Amino acid sequence: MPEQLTLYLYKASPYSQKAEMALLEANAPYKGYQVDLFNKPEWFAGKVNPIGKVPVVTYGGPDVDPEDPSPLSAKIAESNVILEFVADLYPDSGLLPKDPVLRANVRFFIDATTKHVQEPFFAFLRGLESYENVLKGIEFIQGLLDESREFAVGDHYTIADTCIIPHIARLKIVTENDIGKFPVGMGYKLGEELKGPKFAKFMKYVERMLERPSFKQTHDEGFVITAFKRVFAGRVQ
Ligand SMILES: N[C@@H](CCC(=O)N[C@@H](CS)C(=O)NCC(=O)O)C(=O)O
Repeated sequence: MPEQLTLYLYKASPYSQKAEMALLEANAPYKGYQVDLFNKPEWFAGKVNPIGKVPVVTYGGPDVDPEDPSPLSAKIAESNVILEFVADLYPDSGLLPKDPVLRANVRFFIDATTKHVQEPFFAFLRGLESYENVLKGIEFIQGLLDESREFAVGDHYTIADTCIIPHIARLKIVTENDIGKFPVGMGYKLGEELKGPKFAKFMKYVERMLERPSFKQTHDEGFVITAFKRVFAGRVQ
């Protein structure tokens, strides 16, 4: 029997979706527990993550009720750390390739996604940066993609693919619904730019990845829209 694994998550969180997608891609047995981030249970910071953020994986120890976590389990936070942890638990999943150069490429892609997609996207969403920075970041990532290959790195699905897609799915929602603290219409404008020939390679890659069962099974678009409207409702005019 594998050790117990519980994932504390929030469905609107791209970081949580990364962790859950990796578990599904590895065919890992796990228990998912949704933490209400607008009304966090008291035990969560005390017993799971002192900084109160999701995702967190508890691993090992007794198989307990997620609302009563055991001090005997390991607590693993930070989505990129969780991605590598799942890949380490399931080395035959191919989530991290065996070849050292490909492993380095996967880690570079993850680092690039954090710096060039995640950070400018959330700054745009908060009304702090222009959509041009989002496009610049996507251009950088597009430069890492190889048109002749299906995946971000090598010939197999890896945690590089897992890392980027939840952010892009939210970017799509923002551009289709114009949700964010940016000036009205900027979300739509960003969406139009992304439809142009300049980003065709990137968008084809995204379309393929959005078809992945691990994405579809973990994505609740309505839930994300409601949460994003709640968090990013105010606007800068
Ligand atoms: N760097 C962290 C970010 C995690 C994060 O920001 N989680 C948000 C949800 S998207 C959260 O739990 N926020 C609750 C809070 O800050 O109280 C990761 O990659 O896991």
